[in-house]
Amino acid sequence: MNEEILNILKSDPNGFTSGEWLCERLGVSRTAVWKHIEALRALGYEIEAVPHQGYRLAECPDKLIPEELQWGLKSSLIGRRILSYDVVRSTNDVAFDLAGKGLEEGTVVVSDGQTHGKGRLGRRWASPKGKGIYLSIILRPSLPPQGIAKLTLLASLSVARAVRSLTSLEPRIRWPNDILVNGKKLSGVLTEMSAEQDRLKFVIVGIGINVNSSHELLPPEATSIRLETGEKCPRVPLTQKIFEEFDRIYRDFKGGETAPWMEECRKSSSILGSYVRVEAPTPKEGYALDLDEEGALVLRLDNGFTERLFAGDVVKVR
Ligand code: BT5
Repeated sequence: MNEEILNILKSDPNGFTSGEWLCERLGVSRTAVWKHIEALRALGYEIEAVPHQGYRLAECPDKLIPEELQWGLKSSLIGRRILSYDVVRSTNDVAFDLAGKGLEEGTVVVSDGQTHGKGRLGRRWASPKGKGIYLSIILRPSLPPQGIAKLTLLASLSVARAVRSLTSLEPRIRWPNDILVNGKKLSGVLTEMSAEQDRLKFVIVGIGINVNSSHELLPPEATSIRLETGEKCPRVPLTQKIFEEFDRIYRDFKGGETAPWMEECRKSSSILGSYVRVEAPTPKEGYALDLDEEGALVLRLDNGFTERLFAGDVVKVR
């Protein structure tokens, strides 16, 4: 019901909607309408109430809640269902549990803050409350477990595209899972999976973005959209844009039509053409030659051989 009232108010952003009309349209009493208006106010909506005129939506909160994220969302799969939390340990953990219980593909778990946000290999992801975007997407692609390297890269591309289209920034992708702006880390992707022998049961794509965080809340090598542009950035439209970008890219991924997207990953790469050190799992140094169609980094080693890597941390040497 909250959502219905909101949709009515949102579709007439300048005018007033009479209480009486709302009652009729929704088939409830005036008191019931009033209670829902109060509930919406508690969520952060500024709703004016003027006698004899009715209600007007003056301002929507920049909150990552379904009421906001699903309004006008143009994706067909990603974000069709959204579960929103105030604070959780890690959205990836919540999504992993829910996927295990059968929640459908495209479901997104989003939280305003995380107490134990995770990076790869047991590392931490700083997740100050209200300052960033922390979300995890449940996916059920049919592919072998090694296919997730490419999925991680394509999720990073979705974030880069969304940031590029809504800000003045020029994000670069640092294989396999980072988005950098001016050489500093703005966003990271953590892909986890549940697999049975050679079959994937589900995949969780976790995305963290520093939106309005200040330096004190982040590690030294990190940055945020606000720090780079000098302006506060609303989180709702950016999250919607990520859903929409990933929706398209993921559809092509499932259809095996990712060549143009992979080409864009190469063009947006921060490391191709540089001499790099890949720290993990076994340290390697070489010239970053290519990102191949499977999402592997192709290195030309000093001995002239090439090697394909599916995971690791890259540091530019020169
Ligand atoms: C990542 O790991 O970059 C993956 C981050 C994924 C976070 C999202 S938030 C929603 C979802 N739920 C989760 O629990 N996680 C996902 P990795 O490449 O291993 O990088 C981790 C390293 O980045 C840390 O060791 C720090 O050096 C640095 N770091 C930590 N917090 C950061 C932040 N907020 N911004 C930039 N860098 C950060």
